[in-house]
Amino acid sequence: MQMKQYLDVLPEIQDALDHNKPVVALESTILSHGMPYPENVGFAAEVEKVVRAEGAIPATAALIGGRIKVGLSPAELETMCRAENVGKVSRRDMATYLAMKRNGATTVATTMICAAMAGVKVFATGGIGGVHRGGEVTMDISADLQELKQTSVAVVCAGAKQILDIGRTLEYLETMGVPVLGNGTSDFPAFYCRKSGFGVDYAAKDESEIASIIKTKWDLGLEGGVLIGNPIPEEYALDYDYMEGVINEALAEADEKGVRGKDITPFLLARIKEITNGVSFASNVQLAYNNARVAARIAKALCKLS
Ligand code: PSU
Ligand code: MN
Repeated sequence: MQMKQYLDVLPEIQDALDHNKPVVALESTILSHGMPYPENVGFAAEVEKVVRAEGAIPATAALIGGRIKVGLSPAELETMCRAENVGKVSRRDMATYLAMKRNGATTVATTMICAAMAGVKVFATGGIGGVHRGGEVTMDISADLQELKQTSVAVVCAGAKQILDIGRTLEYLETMGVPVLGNGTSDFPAFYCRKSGFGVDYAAKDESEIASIIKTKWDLGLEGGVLIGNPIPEEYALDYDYMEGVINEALAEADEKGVRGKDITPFLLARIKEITNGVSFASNVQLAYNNARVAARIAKALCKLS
């Protein structure tokens, strides 16, 4: 296939894929545009360790020098963390960045595309993009949702941040035919908080149930993703009403400053970290480790089923 000419998969990852061993994709936008430097360097190394500790191989995706990278060297991870001249790349940006050889961090949508190209089935992120508050007027709906409709990768997330309209995000996923599973929960999580007040389609009891639903979907020829909501560990969860106040403050500032489009999410993430004095950042890091752990277990269970 033509696309392979753009793709570099690290040998360790290719070997695992060739031998039906578990691999977990990780995104780079969370590094370049979701976390500050140099804290993101420690996170990037640790999240890969968490995947390995579960017996899976980590595959962080990025666009570097005109190549699609699945699996990054420590130097390439550092490049993504420094984020100098590193753009935020969603589906619409991929061709431009590759042809112009610009460095780009992959969002959930793009990481799914890269993972699918390489043959990686499971991906761990922090939170997905979704329908923004007021999205029924602005039409600001993350391309992550369309990607979940069409690209066959299972995405483990801690739900969606309250910066989004979680109810409309779930409605959109329903329309697109994307199964939303809870990992041990019947409530779709709200990132920093274990519950959003909106239900999932099915509360799975564990990772092996999740793997069997994923396998069945794809066996049926129902292309597209599966979204797994994995709540933040209790000890790191923040109070819903407190976060609502923080987020409203950040949203008001974004509005005042006229921040729009692809810049909104990174702006809000940075402001939330500042307003909460870094408390939210510690939670963010921990929920991402937790997602990596669960994704590795799902990847292992899927390998056993195939
Ligand atoms: N939500 C978070 N942290 C993130 C993102 C979203 O809590 O880092 C990133 C992810 O890469 C996601 C992207 O795919 O933002 C969505 O951006 P947009 O809303 O512009 O589609
Ligand atoms: Mn948007």
